Amino acid sequence: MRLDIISIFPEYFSPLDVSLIGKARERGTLDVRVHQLRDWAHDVHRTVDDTPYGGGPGMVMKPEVWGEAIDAVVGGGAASHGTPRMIVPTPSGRPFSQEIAQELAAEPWLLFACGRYEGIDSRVMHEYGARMRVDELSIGDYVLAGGEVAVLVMVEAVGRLLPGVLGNAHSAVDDSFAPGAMRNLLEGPVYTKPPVWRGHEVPDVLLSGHHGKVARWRRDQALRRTVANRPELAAAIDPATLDKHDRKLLDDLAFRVGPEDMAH
Ligand code: 6GU
Repeated sequence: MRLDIISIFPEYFSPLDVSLIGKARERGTLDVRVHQLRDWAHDVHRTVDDTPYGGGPGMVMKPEVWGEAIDAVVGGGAASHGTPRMIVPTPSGRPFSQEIAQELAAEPWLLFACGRYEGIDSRVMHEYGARMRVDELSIGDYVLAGGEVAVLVMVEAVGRLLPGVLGNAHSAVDDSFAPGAMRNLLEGPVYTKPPVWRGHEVPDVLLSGHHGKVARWRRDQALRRTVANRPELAAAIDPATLDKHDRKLLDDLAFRVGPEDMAH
């Protein structure tokens, strides 16, 4: 996968040199190229922003600089890679999710356009939206100073899904938000040696070697944790995916699954 990132802070992306993503780059699974937006500014101050039309606080990123930057990056790979899918991180975007991460992991080429200040002049997204898929994505309901950290989050989420990036091929399969049987359930607690640490014991069932009991215990823990930490996820569980034991557990927690009862 090819991945281009345009930002006024290329230094933000040094974490992509290390760990899983760094290894994937060394192996050639990932081809990451970080570009300095200011390289496409023409004035002595390398200006990338200006005051917003209509007034208001902050600054808006200029369309001409972005246009030249994107044209150069996209034009440089068009012959070999076609056109990228463009991602614009913004708190006003659609929520980024595991489902979107999976979608992005299937793309041959992603281009991340990192805005700072109050954002990028909207005509940029309009212009490139006519030539390629453009998605404005948010990583959560809080405001960051710029899109750089959000891009790191998305690149890590996408990168670990690429074939051969994770050491253990099964690690991504039972992720809390992966599609499949445990969908909508958070993962429960995990333990390793020693069996007793500072007086805290590992739950007996995990030492029992009884795979059926371990699986049941893990599912109980997943259900309990989901109800406690993410009640909106727990409420969205399809009742048809619950067995008798699940229903008893949720009943004991006084938790009701499925669509809200509108009868009263
Ligand atoms: Cl993608 N960008 C910024 N600047 N803030 C955010 C965000 C993105 N997602 C949540 N907050």
